[in-house]
Amino acid sequence: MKVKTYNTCSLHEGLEDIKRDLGSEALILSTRSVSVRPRFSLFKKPAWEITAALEEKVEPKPEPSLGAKRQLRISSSTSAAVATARARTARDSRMEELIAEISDLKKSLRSLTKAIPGKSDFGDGMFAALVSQGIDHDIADHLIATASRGNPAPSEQRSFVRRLLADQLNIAAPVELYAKTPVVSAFVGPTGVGKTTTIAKIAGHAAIRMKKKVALISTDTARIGGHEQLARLGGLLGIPTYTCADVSTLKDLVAGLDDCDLILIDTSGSSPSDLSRLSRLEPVTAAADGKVHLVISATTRSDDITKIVSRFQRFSPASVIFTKIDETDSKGALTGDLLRNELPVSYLTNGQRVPEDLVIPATDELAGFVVPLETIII
Ligand SMILES: Nc1nc2c(ncn2[C@@H]2O[C@H](COP(=O)(O)OP(=O)(O)OP(=O)(O)O)[C@@H](O)[C@H]2O)c(=O)[nH]1
Ligand SMILES: [Mg+2]
Repeated sequence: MKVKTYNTCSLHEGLEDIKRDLGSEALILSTRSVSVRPRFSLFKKPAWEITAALEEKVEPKPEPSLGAKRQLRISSSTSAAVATARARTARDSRMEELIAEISDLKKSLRSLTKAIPGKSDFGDGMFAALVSQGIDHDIADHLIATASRGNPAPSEQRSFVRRLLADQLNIAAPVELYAKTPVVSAFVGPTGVGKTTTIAKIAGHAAIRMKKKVALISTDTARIGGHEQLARLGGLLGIPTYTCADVSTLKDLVAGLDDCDLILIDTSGSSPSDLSRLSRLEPVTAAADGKVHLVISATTRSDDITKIVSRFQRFSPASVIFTKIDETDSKGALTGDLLRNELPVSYLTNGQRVPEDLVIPATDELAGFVVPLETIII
């Protein structure tokens, strides 16, 4: 590589000199402002020092033998760059190897601690319990390590894990029941999860226990009998029910019910895979202009829950409602799902009775689905 430094009065002039001298392929390595004071002058004049380089073309040489290669000295910057790139690639693959080694080590450590009698019984039993309930390995590891600090008795560690788990969970306030200002809420979710029934339960509690003035609106005109179901439940509870077949009138209908404390809006069920149906639902929640609750059945597989949460994200749900918790024996899985998806939960439902089977969850109760205190894990 040919490197040359130029001193000029202006950058433009300097660049012209370099082009003339080294050609248009020259590389500018550096430019530096160096003011100079001409002889017999009081003032400095601006000047520039420009360093430029030109890569010299090297004729390809035959590939040297291995012995010769060892003695080869890297002299040009191109060779240095290639060497740096190779070294980096090498470092990346070494990093991957290291990550794989660490994960193997973690696995071996786990089976080793299993082989040690006594001390690790708690950790192993707890780890298996947490993971079998759908808690991620890393979260389970972290909870056990934190709870085991200072080596407390297993029962204390157990309640500590439960408390730590509870601390990580988010409960969304059940504003439909307790807010002092008017609330408008829309309920979205897959088909048949219990949206309409849950709306009727919340409406019943709000009207009967909390003495609120409630109105129900059904926008479910897609399914035969969709709005009749809500009207029938509303009738049983003595709550007025309105049907809105055209989304353009929903905004006006909500505005006209301004004397109500609570307006609950039912929507038609949408499969998370039916993107066009999800798109058609968007104007409904937009017109409702209230809180959106995502209703999911607790009997849904974790993978499907993750998909539902991601597909319904477009409605910016304020909370999730888990229904049908009476129909599953692995309630801990839903706690794992809440943690994994970082979702706040507002209600649980545990049966078909309206309005009785509605639960306002507490974080401790949710953590208890995963770590029941009464069960001894050995
Ligand atoms: N076991 C049990 N069944 C429930 C619960 N909540 C709702 N159901 C039942 O689930 C079925 C479907 O409930 P809906 O309220 O019609 O469900 P939906 O989400 O409105 O259904 P679509 O409008 O068709 O999408 C009904 O038979 C309800 O009684 C619950 O917590 N536990
Ligand atoms: Mg319904």
